[in-house]
Amino acid sequence: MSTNYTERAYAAVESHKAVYYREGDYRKADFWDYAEIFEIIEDLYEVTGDKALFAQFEEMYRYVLTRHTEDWHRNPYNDDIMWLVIALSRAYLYTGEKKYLDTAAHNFNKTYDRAVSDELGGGLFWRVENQCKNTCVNCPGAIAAAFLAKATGDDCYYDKMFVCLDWAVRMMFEPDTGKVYDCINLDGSINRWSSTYNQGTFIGACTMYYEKTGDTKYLDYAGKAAEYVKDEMYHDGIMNNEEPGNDLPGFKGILARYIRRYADLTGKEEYLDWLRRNAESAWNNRNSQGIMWTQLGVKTEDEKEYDVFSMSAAMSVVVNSADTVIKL
Ligand code: 7K2
Repeated sequence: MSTNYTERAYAAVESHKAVYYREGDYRKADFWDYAEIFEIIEDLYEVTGDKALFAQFEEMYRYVLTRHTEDWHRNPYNDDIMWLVIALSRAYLYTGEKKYLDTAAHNFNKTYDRAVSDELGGGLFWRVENQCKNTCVNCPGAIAAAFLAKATGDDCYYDKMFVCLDWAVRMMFEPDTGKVYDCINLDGSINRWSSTYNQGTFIGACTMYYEKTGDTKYLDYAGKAAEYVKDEMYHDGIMNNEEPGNDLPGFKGILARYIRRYADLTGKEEYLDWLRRNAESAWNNRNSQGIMWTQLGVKTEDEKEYDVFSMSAAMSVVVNSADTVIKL
């Protein structure tokens, strides 16, 4: 029996909405959780081309303004702002709604300016205290810049993209293995932990830089990072971890988006196949409300209270294993 991946993508998003969503508000979703859930609704648009989703984009945009205003710089996390810039830049690219772009560009520029410096090899600091430079701000920063370049036609964003990406390649990437490190501290010590979201945004940033420049080096970097996460971190199997804490449970949703982009571009079926096996496992483990927890190989319970972000990662895996009809 063949699976209708697109129907499944709709169903996953609808079930998650039924439990958590009301008029722009994803219950208790914090700043970056909200941005990443926004992106999954955008991913659903990419796999369906369904313009009815624009109404939700608008509702979510209004909610962002009500909750955070148009200027997000009270938030000390530079990475948080970059995630939401990505979501709004994408919303503009699909809808042509100029106010999304204006808000995104304003917040990108202000964040880039406050975060960039020559210390620790260049790139962006993670937070306003300027204590460390992290993959989780530089790769999303590179992706945000790439979308803004597409949206505005202004190549100065590609220069900024290069600053962020080049830093990540030089400072955080092991070319032989494809491993992407987490961060470097002011004393020069490096946290060599690898995570799905950092592997994912590194893959995404390299893929997008290749799309712009045609420089195959970057496609090779993306390929190495993809191989590392699929084969080394998960042995080509089910992603069944990342359950503890507030942030970790959402990470693999970010990976799914960029693995899909890489697989779409290169036609490497083994990555789509891996995503689909993960989506299948998550789907078969959904609870009676149709929602799925971040441990893709574990049954989602009916009685347990799960939070909105830890239920978003599997939804992204399901959405991003459908074929895309819109490509940005
Ligand atoms: O130390 C950073 C990062 O380098 C590391 O990968 C993760 C692991 O923890 C923090 S980043 C997590 C943040 C994501 N942005 C929003 C913040 O509220 C959150 O702390 O978990």
